[in-house]
Amino acid sequence: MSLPAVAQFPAKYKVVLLGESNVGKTSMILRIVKDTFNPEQRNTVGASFFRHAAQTSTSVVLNYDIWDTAGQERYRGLASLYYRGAAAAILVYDVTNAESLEKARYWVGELRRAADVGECEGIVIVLVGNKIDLEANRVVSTNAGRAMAEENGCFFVEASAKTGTGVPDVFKIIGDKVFEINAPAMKQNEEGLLTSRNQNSANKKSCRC
Ligand SMILES: Nc1nc2c(ncn2[C@@H]2O[C@H](COP(=O)(O)OP(=O)(O)OP(=O)(O)O)[C@@H](O)[C@H]2O)c(=O)[nH]1
Ligand SMILES: [Mg+2]
Repeated sequence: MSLPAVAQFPAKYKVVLLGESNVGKTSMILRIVKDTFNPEQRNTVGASFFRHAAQTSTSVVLNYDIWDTAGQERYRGLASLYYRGAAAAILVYDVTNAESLEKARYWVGELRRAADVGECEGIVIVLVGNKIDLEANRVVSTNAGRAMAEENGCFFVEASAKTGTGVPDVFKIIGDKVFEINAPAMKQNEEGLLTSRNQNSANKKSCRC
């Protein structure tokens, strides 16, 4: 689909971060949005909201409303508020913590169930293995992470919010896939806008007042 380079679409896409506590969800989003890292990042309470705009590989700018959820068990019941209507989910696990991959598997199941009942149809899921800078402590292999992503129809990235390695790939994947899914509707809107603009100028020309 050829759309003008650096086209801006007013639509906003909801993105949710999910995963066990301490896997680095907040650190990941802060690296993406502010290019910072805090080694003493505090646990999220409830959820935090971020805005982000990023270009797809075809130079279309998409806008995102991002919900960074709290991974602590006591907040688990709130998660559906944040994934409902989401265009994409970033499921984070920690490559130094095998249980966190199981938690990510739980979230894929939740998202698939929610998609089946129409709460987040067509959701793009990216599984992110974080903290790859801690290679010496790694317990989840790249192959194990990739296999879990493939089994569950997810995209897969390994990253480090600390060093920034792999982090830009997350929104590259989301952007390209969300754009692919929504491009027909965007194109229609664009044509609709052009038609109504042309009609307006035609009306103006024919107006003699
Ligand atoms: N070495 C290393 N540490 C990281 C990385 N990402 C996050 N951390 C650290 O891991 C801890 C937890 O990070 P958070 O971003 O708060 O984790 P979270 O998933 O948002 O946790 P909750 O808000 O409780 O769900 C913090 O001490 C971070 O500094 C990483 O890529 N490498
Ligand atoms: Mg957090």
